[in-house]
Amino acid sequence: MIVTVQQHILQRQQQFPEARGRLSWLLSGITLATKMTESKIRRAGLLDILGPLNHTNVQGEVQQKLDVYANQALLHCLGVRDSVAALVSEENEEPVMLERSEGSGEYVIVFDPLDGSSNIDVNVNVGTIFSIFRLPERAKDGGSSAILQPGTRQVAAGYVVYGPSTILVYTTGNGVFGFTLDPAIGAFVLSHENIRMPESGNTYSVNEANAESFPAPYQHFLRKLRMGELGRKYSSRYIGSLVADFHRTLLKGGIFLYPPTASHVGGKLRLLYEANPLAFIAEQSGGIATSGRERILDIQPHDIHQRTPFVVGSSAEMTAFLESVGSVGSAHEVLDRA
Ligand code: AHM
Ligand code: MG
Repeated sequence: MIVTVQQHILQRQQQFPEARGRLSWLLSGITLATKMTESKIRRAGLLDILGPLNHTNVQGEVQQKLDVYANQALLHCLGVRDSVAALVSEENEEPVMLERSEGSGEYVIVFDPLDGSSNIDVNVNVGTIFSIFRLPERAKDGGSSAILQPGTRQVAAGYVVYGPSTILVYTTGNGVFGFTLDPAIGAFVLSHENIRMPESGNTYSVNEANAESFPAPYQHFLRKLRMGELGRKYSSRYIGSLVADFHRTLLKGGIFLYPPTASHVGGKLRLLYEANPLAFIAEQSGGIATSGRERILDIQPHDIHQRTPFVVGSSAEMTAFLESVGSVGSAHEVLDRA
């Protein structure tokens, strides 16, 4: 008997009576938008939807047509749901604050609509990442201050990876579950029950073209991996789509690193809609996620688009990383000196 993602969420929500179906209604907005995006990606070469637009987004990056489509699909599918108070997207400079009647509008949804979109033209995996918070109280100033919450406050997080098959992975803080889109019925069907990240793996994943500008502790750690000092022989795997690199790490173990570099001294990946949701999933599956200075989920954000160094993976490699750069606390000083 199949279990769809909707059934799964509804069953699990019975354990959280206060949610009363609202979370499943929200997630159905996300699954609908990602199915719309998936159908475009699937036929990308046949539609006039590949390639860049002639402008850049708030990050200063060239927007692809599919970035815009995926963003509009999420804004629309979530914007019509009453329980959504605000939407924060990589593609929008400001949060979209939705006018709601008193008492409704209690969730903030943060997302990267199409992660790794520079890979889309060459038919390589891309993804959508999302994170859901409860609004502590109505954002009185209509601005972003009330939605800047640390990752520990996430009530749900997940991603969809568009690859040879389309897979949705999510957590509500009670384990990690994966669903494969069955194109015959148009539903995400449970395929990965209670995912546990292996305690160690055989791969490390980093853009080594930047290695000369990594802080010394990162270079030192990567040298250790290559020299077999962790007791095994490692291979490198780097897709350049965070969702895909993370999905492999979740299922196969190992470590993914996006360190500070010369061009991105504070790291390249975004805290709210890239690092936080994946860190939540990693921890829920037995893994560890750090900025090299502190646990990702403990970081108090100051900007919706802020970036962070991001290191995530299996407990064995992550423990070795943290020992190599010093304790979590002292890594701060080590990295500042580097
Ligand atoms: P984006 O496509 O949402 O802008 O995401 C940034 C991407 C990540 O998917 C990936 O991990 C990283 O940038 C790759 O960066 P680089 O090409 O510098 O290695
Ligand atoms: Mg991204």
